[in-house]
Amino acid sequence: PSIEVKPCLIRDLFAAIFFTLLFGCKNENTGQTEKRMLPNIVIIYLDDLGYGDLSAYGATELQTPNMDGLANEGMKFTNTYATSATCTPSRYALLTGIYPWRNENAKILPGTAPLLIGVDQMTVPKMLKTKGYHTGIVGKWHLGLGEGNVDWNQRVSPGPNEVGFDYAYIMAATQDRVPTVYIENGLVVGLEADDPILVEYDKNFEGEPTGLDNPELIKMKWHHGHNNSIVNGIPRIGFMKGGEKAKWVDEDMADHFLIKAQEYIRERKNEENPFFLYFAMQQPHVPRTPHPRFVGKSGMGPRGDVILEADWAIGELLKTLEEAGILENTMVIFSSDNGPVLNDGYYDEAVEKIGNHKPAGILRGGKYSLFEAGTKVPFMTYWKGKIKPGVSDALVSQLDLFASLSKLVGSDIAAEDSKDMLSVLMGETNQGREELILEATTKTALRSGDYIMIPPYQGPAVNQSVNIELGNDIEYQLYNLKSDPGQKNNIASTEPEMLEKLKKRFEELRGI
Ligand code: NG6
Ligand code: CA
Repeated sequence: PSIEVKPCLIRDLFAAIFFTLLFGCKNENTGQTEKRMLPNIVIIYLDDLGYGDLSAYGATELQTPNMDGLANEGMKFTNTYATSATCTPSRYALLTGIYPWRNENAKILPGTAPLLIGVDQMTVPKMLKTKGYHTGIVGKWHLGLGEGNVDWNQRVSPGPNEVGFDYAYIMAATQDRVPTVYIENGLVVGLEADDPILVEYDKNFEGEPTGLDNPELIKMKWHHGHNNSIVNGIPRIGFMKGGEKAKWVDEDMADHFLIKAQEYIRERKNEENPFFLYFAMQQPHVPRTPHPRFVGKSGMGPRGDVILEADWAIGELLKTLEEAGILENTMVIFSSDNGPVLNDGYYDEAVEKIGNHKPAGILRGGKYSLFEAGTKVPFMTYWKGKIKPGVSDALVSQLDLFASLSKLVGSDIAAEDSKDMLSVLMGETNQGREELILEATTKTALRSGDYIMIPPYQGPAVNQSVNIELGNDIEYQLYNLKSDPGQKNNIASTEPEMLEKLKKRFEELRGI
């Protein structure tokens, strides 16, 4: 028997197909379709990883296949900067889109410092939330917590949850600073009520051992600083008492943060709303404590080993995105908060075993420095199927992530110092910034076109403890980074017109 098909049904069917193709599976609620089309965003942010620490950026003595994958299958940037040569200010700028030198408190913070970002301030995660994103941070915070006099035995607030993160699993400051505990959404993980945590930075708790007084308890020797409370045989910055069960195991930290990031991704993968994950890894900051699986793997001592450990963890994170079926719908951004340092306060063979490895590549200086190696960092964008592999020398700052991500998600929220570089990050143009102010421990310099002008600064030329040239000089310095990327020739006296131009512009920008 033949089935009679009514023409009107066929018409309806075609209409339905047509509209489905045109608008996708549109919900009654129009916002839903828009949200589903927005990509997840993952920022992988390392701590003190240098421009020359990845094989994709020229390292020959270390192999970093997973970081290289992002660089070689995504856009690799060769002229991209952290705002600062230390951690706190760079992280402040990354999340707020504001130059850290505008905030006089944006300096390396102790573990007891109050929250540096205002709870009413706009941030990247807050901006993304206006477009329906779920937001998470896993890893290093180092932007202060609470309002001063934090009681670590109560919910610690305000913190990441109050400045835009729906989920936060963090260490408060750095791996070498107390409190050496994980904090989940404001609560110290594993804390027992009968063993409260006390934290101080200016004086010890009576009778508690310290690195200075109890060298017999130490497994990692301190070189400078780092001689206060001893946790897991490692002397730290600051004093801490109690909270035995809550203390982290340093060698497990990489696995621990990775698992938390993976859990976050797996929990969010089927959700209607896209997510933003800020994965702030601790490597290769001191104390460098590779898991036993990585000990000795680099032949370069713990610093090289933790870089390999970080590389492995990044591979696992990408695998998690792939297995969750969301790699094609996730934009991954990779960078570091400041340049490299070998001896940052512990005897850990970083100097002795460096061999031919050049953590800063051909750049001058390092962490803490106004020279290039302080702030020029590896930077990659990777989005499978969306970003074509390429290399870009466009001038970009981490400050620009705010405006670029705002553009990506269709938000009109701006941030004072952030410039929209989305098409640069997507590899569609090479038109970067014209100029940028760089900062190192509150001293600033002006990058303009191919030039950098460093004003005169008092202070030692070299930080002897870490053996890094800081960029201080009583004369003006001017370098052409195109012809002299290693900053060997100060051309301030041979190009006086350029120097004058940059001095004037610097004064305008800095208002001094
Ligand atoms: C310095 C520490 C250094 C490191 C740095 C912060 C001393 C002597 N040195 O004060 O080891 O912790 O602060 O690094 O204490 S950053 O990457 O978080 O900015
Ligand atoms: Ca750092």
